[in-house]
Amino acid sequence: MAVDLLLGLQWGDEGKGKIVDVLTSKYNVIARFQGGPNAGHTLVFNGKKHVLHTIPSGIFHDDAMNLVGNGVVIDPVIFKKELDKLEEQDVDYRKSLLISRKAHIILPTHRLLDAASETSKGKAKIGSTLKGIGPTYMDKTGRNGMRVGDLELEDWKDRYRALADKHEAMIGFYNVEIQYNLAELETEFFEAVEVLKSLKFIDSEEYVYQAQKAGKTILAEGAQGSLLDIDFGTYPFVTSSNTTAAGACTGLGVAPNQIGEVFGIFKAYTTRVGSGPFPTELFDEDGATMAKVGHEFGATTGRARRCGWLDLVALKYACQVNGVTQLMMMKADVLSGFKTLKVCTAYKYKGEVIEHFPYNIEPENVEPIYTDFEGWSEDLTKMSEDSQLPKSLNAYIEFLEKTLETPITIVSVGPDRKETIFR
Ligand code: 2SA
Ligand code: MG
Repeated sequence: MAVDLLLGLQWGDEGKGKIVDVLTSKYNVIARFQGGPNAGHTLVFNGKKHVLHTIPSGIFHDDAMNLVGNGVVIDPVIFKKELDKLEEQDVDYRKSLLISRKAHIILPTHRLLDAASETSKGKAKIGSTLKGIGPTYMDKTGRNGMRVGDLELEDWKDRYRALADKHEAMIGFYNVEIQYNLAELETEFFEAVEVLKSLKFIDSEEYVYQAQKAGKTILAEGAQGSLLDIDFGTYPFVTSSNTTAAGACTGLGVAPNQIGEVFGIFKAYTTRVGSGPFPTELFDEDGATMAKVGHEFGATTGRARRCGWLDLVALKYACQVNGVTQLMMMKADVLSGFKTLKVCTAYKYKGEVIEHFPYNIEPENVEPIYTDFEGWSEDLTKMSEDSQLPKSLNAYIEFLEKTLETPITIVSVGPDRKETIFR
């Protein structure tokens, strides 16, 4: 069986968690392949909100196996907190959670290095979630990192010490004030590592291969979004992993010719949290309404998300680099009440009209060109079928499908599992 992918097509927070949750009953295995606790995947069911950071969004379904793949970076402390929350809700994760031995570990000093790096950048900071993501991937590609499998070695604490000491020296080089008590952070870390060690570590690429061979269905769950990809995103305002389709191959050990459907998730408008260019960003009442109605706050850090109109230039680019086969549009309900909707269909780039996503989208180079659409005022959350959707929303959907040359198969009309329209 081919492995299906589910990816965010914008700057993250498209609603991936909800869609994985909606689709889980169709899959035997849900696997995370990149990113770490910088992610915040929100699921709503039975009137309750659940936020996951590192654990795949299939964990609330009894029959799904959940795999944290080799491309993920794990902070044992945050992982333990996630497990504690699951325990409170009587989720029996021990039988349904597997961790790749090749996943890398976020050390407390990685988080400190993240803070030192961001502080040293001043106004030019990335707007990192400060979870240690960048420094951990730097150690991975620099060939210095610590992996989950290392925790099974007798001398893992010596290896830890050597790496942490090096990090402490590096923090000094940044020459910025960072307050910390490493002894305290380490006590918490070592406790959490023991909990992590009680879980099942596996050679995950072999597991994925055998699962495929046995005919099991696998869904790879992306984190962050395509425009935060280390190669294709708005560099340097990106995260440190490949958030696009290719990342699932390297982050799980799946061959490119074994990829099946590529589900691309996007919001009916655009949001971005953290720094970096955002051509369609709104600084007016419309942007404030989207933020308020859409509850646009970071699921991990609580930071206010910047809001703006849908950017089709960027979305088309994301469809292209990912090979999206099906689109899923989220939060259409948030746009109810806007008289006119704007969609960016081209950029004025250095004075020229272009329709592709260029090297640099800084505001001094890019000005969005908009097409107007009639809005709708109906409360979509009460609708359960395609035929009930307002005419103007259907026109919006059809225009997007035509421009993106891809069908929109799900329209989400509310945060709950049930508020989902299949087309
Ligand atoms: P990092 O933490 O070093 O990888 O941050 C680098 C950039 O990537 C952005 N980033 C995100 N953007 C949207 N959502 C993310 N997850 C959380 C959420 C974020 C939160 O679901 O809301 O709670 O603030 C996420 N993770 C990383 C980040 O803002 C930087 O621009
Ligand atoms: Mg999120």
